[in-house]
Amino acid sequence: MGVTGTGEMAAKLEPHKLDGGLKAGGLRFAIVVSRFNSFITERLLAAAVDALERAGAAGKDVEVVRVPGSFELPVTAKKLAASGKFDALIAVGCVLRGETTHYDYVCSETSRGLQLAQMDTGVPIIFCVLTCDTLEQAVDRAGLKGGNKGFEAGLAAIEMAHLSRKLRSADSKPPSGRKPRRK
Ligand code: INI
Repeated sequence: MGVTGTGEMAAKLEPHKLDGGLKAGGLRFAIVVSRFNSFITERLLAAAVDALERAGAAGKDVEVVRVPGSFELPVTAKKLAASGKFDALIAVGCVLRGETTHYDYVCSETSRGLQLAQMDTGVPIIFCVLTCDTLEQAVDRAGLKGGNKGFEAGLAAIEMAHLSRKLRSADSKPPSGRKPRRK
């Protein structure tokens, strides 16, 4: 029987799967929160903490750090990530479009800075920064019609913390499960 392209071969192949669990016990998190638009960011923060708590994270393992605005999230997140004390971080902010181009600078530098911080340190930084045209859009995503992006960020942080630990330990194992050679 040939390769049909209908998924026949894929059904026989059992690839090794690696993914993160959703239990937070024993994992350490930091949440960096912007004070700007705190009406929204405090609701995102509460939902993120709720997700971690319900998944079993201990209070002593969750640190909350506040910064003036979203623009300050990257440098703070990078310092926390580089401390080696956390398995994953969550960056919480809310940028609302105004009448000038300020919004565009804050959005692009915040997202770019957070991506650089996680790439430089290797510590996952979950992007929980709302970028909205109106306050109504932000409210919808902070506990109304659109659910709460903070809760989703909490779950993403747990999954990435696990995955990161697994990949770290996979790094130190030799390929194909062979025992390391004695030196
Ligand atoms: N910071 C935000 O987090 N959201 C905003 O909507 C916002 N706007 O619109 O100005 C904002 N500005 C402050 C900025 O993040 C810095 O804190 C400030 O520029 C000082 O560096």
